[in-house]
Amino acid sequence: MTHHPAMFDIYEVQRTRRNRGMPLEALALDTTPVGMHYLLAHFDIPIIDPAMWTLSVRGEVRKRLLLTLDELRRRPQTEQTVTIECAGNGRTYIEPRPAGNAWGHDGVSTARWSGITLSSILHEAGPLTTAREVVFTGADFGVRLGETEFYQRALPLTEATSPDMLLALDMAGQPLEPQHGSPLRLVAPGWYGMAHVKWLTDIEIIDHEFEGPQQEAYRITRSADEYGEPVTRIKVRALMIPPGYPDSTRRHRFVRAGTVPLRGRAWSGVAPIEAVEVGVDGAWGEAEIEPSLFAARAWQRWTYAWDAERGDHLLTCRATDSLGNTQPLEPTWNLRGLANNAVQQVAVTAL
Ligand SMILES: Nc1nc2c(c(=O)[nH]1)N[C@H]1C(S)=C(S)[C@@H](COP(=O)(O)O)O[C@H]1N2
Ligand SMILES: [Mo]
Repeated sequence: MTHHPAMFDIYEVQRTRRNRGMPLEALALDTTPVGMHYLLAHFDIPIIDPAMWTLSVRGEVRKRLLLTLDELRRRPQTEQTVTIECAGNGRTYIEPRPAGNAWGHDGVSTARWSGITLSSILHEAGPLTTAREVVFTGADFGVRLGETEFYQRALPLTEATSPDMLLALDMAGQPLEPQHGSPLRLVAPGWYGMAHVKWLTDIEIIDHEFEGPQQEAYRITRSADEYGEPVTRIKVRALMIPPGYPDSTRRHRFVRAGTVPLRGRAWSGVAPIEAVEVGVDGAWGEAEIEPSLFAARAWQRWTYAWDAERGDHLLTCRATDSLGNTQPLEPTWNLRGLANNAVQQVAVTAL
């Protein structure tokens, strides 16, 4: 199977230009430069005046909080390097192609985020015994399926109070840029992108299960009336930097026959990476992996020396985690094309 041409309508093309991917050559870097980090915003990017902005924390709590940016900046700051992947990454390789942002494999990036721990804020507000979920609301607003909404997502209280959840003020040592959630976003290490709510204005602790539209949208369903399983943590995946040099229009790859170093990254939001394999025309070999960065929820580097014979080849790579989860060779179709971690395929001609 090589990848087929697909027809895209003008709205999809425009959406995909707004919501651009990370060029895969940036897999060479431990952290993605801010200007190369992938982007996704369902509505407009709100341009927020930091001086006018506040964060409210309310609901099933002992004490409501209303915090300004200065107050947040004065608190102890922590930092974490986190790989974020859009739940729709890989969508264009699913047949028939589901609606949604037309990602190749480029809806993933890694950045150093810093700010204050979410748990410290929740602790200060003091959740009541009735508290069950935490709802995060962004400042962005728009229409989806004929209804208006602010972007909202919830996490179970047990997840929200985990020590690695971050309210991020800075990315790569600089205040967040508008497109990445200025002035404050949630960073939920290990979770697919939709959980990392940008332009955060409100945190509400509720005593029931949240059923907002963005919560319902991220479920694995095969038909409109099926409820399905929620999309949560990032599934195991490896990607390679497309080797050699590309053809400028179709991006087909060319290398010189002989030893070709292959490099890439692997990550998972579920369990540490145990192995990465490289497939050359269907025959698998073990790649070298660098020490796990799982604790930090960041991708780790792998390398493989490919002995390329003259001719056309199909390269693939797949990661396996310590629980034995691995990547399927073909995607399984679902209505929105979510959480597809089928292997990447790269067609290469060795000259
Ligand atoms: N407020 C808000 N937060 C959001 C979104 C959004 O549309 N609005 N998109 C989510 C999705 S689907 C993804 S993949 C990530 C993308 O984060 P990035 O643009 O900083 O890479 O943001 C998430 N947070
Ligand atoms: Mo996403």
